[in-house]
Amino acid sequence: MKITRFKTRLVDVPFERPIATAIHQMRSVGCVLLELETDLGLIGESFVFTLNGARLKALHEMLRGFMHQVEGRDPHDVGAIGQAVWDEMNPIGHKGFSIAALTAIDTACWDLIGKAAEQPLHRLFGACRDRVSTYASGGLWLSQSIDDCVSEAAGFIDAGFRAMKIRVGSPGIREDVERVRAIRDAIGPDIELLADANQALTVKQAIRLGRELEAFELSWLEEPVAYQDLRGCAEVRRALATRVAAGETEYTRYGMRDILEARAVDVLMPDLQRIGGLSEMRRSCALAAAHDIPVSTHLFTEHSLCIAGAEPNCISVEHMPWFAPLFNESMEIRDGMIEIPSRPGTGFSFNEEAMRRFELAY
Ligand code: SMN
Ligand code: MG
Repeated sequence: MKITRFKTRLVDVPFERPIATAIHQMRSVGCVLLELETDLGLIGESFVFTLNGARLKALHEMLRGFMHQVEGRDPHDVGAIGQAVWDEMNPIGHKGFSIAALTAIDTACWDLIGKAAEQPLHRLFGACRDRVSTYASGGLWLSQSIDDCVSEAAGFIDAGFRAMKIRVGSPGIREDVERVRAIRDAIGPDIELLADANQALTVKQAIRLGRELEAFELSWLEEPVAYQDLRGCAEVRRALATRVAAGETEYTRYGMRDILEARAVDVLMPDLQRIGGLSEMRRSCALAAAHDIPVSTHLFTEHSLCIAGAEPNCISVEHMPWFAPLFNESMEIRDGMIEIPSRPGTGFSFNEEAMRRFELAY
């Protein structure tokens, strides 16, 4: 099999309403879609994105800058292609948009490998489960009123979720405690509740808030402090009975290594775009396993299911509905779980009509 064409398209997928965390203001996701066409007629697909489509052209140009490493190659050589891309990006660095380019290329190559073998990727990687725990993450934003969050939480349970994530990191600690209390009261003790502070807190604030929230039995407190402050994160972790989760803002296996060696987390949360693709995600899961640390994937729900199906220490995937309008296939949530697709490759394909509807003129 030979890759004959490296095709990209830009789309912007709007949210129903603007939303916010402690550090993000968001109204859409702008995506670069990659389609690798082959002489067999199979197409390998992947995407990377920017919030609100900001600097999307720069991301697009970065990806296209590695096209020459891909065209004419057999996608089964994904290891060699990935190494060549890695080596070539040395002068610009192994973080940011350069790694996002590797993610798109690696993931689309794996999608082709699965499609050529007519196998879902988790089976090619070595399957360990056919469904995985998830939690509703597309809601309970800091920009919403408590009443709005309470009714949204009820909707998540109706939709089949058994876990959900609330954003914290409000200007005052009281506000966060009241928001978490309201949701816990509304959902009862049997539904899991997670909280994400999006790096808004100092170590002391995080420990204070974490101790106040211990009464509400959170399943984890996520990104309590600035992502670079691994020692601070470890300090928060040691001070709390609640688990601490982080990892989404770091890059590649080396970023994960530093987090693990600092003993900064109870749960590692690698993000497919920032990790460098499915190959690097598998290495990162193995590294976490060597530290006896579980993994829960960040965003990219559709394209992370093959990882969850193959990595024994992957305990859950974040359910984020942002990218669902792009795909022909949908994810079914039942009893708090998502099924790992049995369709070939990643199991998800871009919807032609949606790509046209959301397409951005360049
Ligand atoms: C998050 C990630 C990306 C954009 C907004 C919010 C959040 C999460 O940290 O974990 O979902
Ligand atoms: Mg987060």
